Amino acid sequence: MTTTQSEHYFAEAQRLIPGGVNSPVRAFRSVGGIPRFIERGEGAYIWDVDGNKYIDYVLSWGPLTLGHAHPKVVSALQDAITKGTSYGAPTVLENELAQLVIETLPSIEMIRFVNSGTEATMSALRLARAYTGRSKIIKFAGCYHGHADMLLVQAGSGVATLGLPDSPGVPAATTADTLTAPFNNLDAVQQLFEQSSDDIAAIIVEPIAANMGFVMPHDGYLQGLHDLCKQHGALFIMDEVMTGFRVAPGGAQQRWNLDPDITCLGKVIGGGLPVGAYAGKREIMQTVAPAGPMYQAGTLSGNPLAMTAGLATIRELLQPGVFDTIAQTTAQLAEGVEQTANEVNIPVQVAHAGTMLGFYFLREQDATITDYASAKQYADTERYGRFFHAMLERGVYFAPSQFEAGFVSSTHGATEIETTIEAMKTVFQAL
Ligand code: KE4
Repeated sequence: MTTTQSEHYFAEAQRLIPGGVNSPVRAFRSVGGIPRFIERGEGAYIWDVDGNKYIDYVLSWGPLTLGHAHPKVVSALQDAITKGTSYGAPTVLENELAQLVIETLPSIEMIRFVNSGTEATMSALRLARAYTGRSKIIKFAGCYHGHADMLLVQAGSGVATLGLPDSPGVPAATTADTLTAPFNNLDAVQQLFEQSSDDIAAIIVEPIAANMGFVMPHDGYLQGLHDLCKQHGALFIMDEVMTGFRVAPGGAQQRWNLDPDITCLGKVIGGGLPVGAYAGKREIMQTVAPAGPMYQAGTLSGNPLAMTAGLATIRELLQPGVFDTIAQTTAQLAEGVEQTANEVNIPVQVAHAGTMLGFYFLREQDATITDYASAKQYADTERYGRFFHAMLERGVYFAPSQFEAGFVSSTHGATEIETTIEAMKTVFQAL
């Protein structure tokens, strides 16, 4: 496989852009090698600038639940763009996407669109602080909620991938009110409330910790967090930027019958264009300007093209059978990974939920990863790096980090799964 053109463009990019990328995890730093410069995508596939073709399980880190360049999304955007790209004024499209999200996630009564998941979580926490009049927040080690200053504390995703300390440039005063606890440990959260009960505004949690790999919540854990919030007058915020419309059509909150005060969304609701949203109970959301005093704004918030792509994506995803078919394909892939690894005695921890999955190569046969500490202790990142490149060489593109999740689309079918598993059988022999 030649990567001459990617090497050329990566060298050029590194002179123009820090690290040659506009988001750190794309740089292949934890797996080594040259990031592939992508020329185009179609369905389950992407092609790089050297003409190499890959089955894509990153799917832009989650948004492309219908695969690349889905005809219905492309057609909707082609119509929309002839009317302009942005007005800075309300459009019916925003009402339509708001209504669709509200109908699909029953905990939500009102929604505010922003331009990224980072904006969504940052705004959700400002809202929680404004609504409760309290300052402290609780997040979980290894969970990633975007790069807002107050959340870059024991973060996951690229921070974990690159082994970055809590980022420089974030004043201690900014994170002084950010408390952290291990994921899947209710006692630790109970203790934080006992220490600071009257000043904790909110808990924010990824319902599946998919920025430290893929860690499922223990039974009752998420409801337990919400119960602690109710007990102590704090708000329960579910960061469903990744899990929304992926773990179930109505997100993790639908799968586990949860009723968060605030939900953060992104990725799928933009269909690959820049969108985020924070949403929740009417009484809380009415605190947001101009209805209420909490300020948050955005030039391109509710952008008509992004709304169009999100509407086309979700409307297609909610067609009868579409989501379930993707979920079945995801399960087949996960089962294939586990079976193939077991056949050659490679210790793995595999999990899937709806249309997303994750797997760890384990340093020890009987290790179990339940939180960030065990992920760092037991995840064999070196073996994952060898796996990643061996699969890339065979035309299969997984996340360039052990601490990320995988995603499947409606365009991944039996051919893609069989090809992936066959490649794995060869690769696992030499891992
Ligand atoms: P963005 O600001 O990147 O749109 O969203 C931040 C965010 C918030 N919450 C969760 C649960 C997230 O997973 C993310 C972003 N996810 C990463 C991938 N794990 C984005 C990839 C990247 O940083 O390039």
